[in-house]
Amino acid sequence: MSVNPKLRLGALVVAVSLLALLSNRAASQTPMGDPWKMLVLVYRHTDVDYVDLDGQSKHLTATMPAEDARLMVESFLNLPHRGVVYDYSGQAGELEAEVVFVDRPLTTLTPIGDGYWPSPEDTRPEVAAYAPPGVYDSVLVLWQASHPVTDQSIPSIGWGLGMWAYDITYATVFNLSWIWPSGACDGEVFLHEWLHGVTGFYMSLDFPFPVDDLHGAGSKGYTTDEEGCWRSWLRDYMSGQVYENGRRTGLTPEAWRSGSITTHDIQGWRGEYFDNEALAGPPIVVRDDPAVWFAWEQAAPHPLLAADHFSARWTRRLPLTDGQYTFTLFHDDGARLYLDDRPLLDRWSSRGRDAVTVAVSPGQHTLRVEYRDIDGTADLRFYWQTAGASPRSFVPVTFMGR
Ligand SMILES: [Ca+2]
Ligand SMILES: [Ca+2]
Ligand SMILES: [Zn+2]
Repeated sequence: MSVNPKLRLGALVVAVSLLALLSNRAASQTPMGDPWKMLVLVYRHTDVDYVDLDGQSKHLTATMPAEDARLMVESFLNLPHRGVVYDYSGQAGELEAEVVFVDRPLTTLTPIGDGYWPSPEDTRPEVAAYAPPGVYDSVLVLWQASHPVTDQSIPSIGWGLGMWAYDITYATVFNLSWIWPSGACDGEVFLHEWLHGVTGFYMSLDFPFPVDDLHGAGSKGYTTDEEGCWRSWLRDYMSGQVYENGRRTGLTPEAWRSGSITTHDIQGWRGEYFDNEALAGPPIVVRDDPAVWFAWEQAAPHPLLAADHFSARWTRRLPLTDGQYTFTLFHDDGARLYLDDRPLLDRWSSRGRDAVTVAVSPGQHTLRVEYRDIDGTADLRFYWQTAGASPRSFVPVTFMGR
């Protein structure tokens, strides 16, 4: 990448421990699927005991030179940022990142193979402080693995490591006392390590991946380009165009569009929107809707959808108390309601206001509302009330149980 980041990275080095929003994805781009949100933690200081490859106990006290820190962050920004994820994924995914420079030195490392890495155990205080649950999908740790003058270095099994840790992806890349050469492929290490976590997450959701997933380039016949970059492999992998047994594998648009980890960990209603009337195929948009209460009228529910002939499904698990519940749907056009997969209302081919009263046992239940707009006005309101109670279950009540 020959383009220099527009951002003033120098200012960030001064703004130690301050969150700085570095996302500069053009506002005109509309990614399909919720962007992945990354926290970049830069540990400039290392102060740690370790055992060297020859078995000797040692201690490293080192600080990442400011220029290395600047170039490292710049290299990161050059590749997985600045629309590259959007581009490589075929406009199906995107990455937004914030960078934090950490004051605290890394004082512990975790053995792995013949070396060490800053595992989630070692960075726990900062991850806890800066990445409360549900905010970020990914953490990337940049750290100093050697003394910039003496070249004393901590053994490591790789330049970077990446993993999926159930509720977040976690990757690390070290600096080793050399200035990052501003070559074309510098940023690929960050992208690669991050993609390990992304791959693990989508794999857990049963999306198809090629044999050896991210490391399958060689076996699939891919090579680096004249600049030594893995662009063609990364593009095909990130757009799900690696073919295996005749089917598309890798990070397919369907995977990206299903949303990131935080999308799947929705607090309100999981809203899935389809570009057809039949809830068919992968959703075009998945989002966290605080209430099933919409008056789109003549408009589309999202810029990626048309104003007519779309459908949507909302799902939410929430605690209900014992008693008679009256669920009401006001719908234009069709709608359906399910309680724990049991159909309560099926008005797929009519418009209007429909209600149903059922006895509900106390405890967790799953509510699902399905909807389609054929044409014209699109409106949907869902609410409920319990027998004997005043109708308190309008919009505010759908916020209950958050
Ligand atoms: Ca319409
Ligand atoms: Ca309509
Ligand atoms: Zn790898």
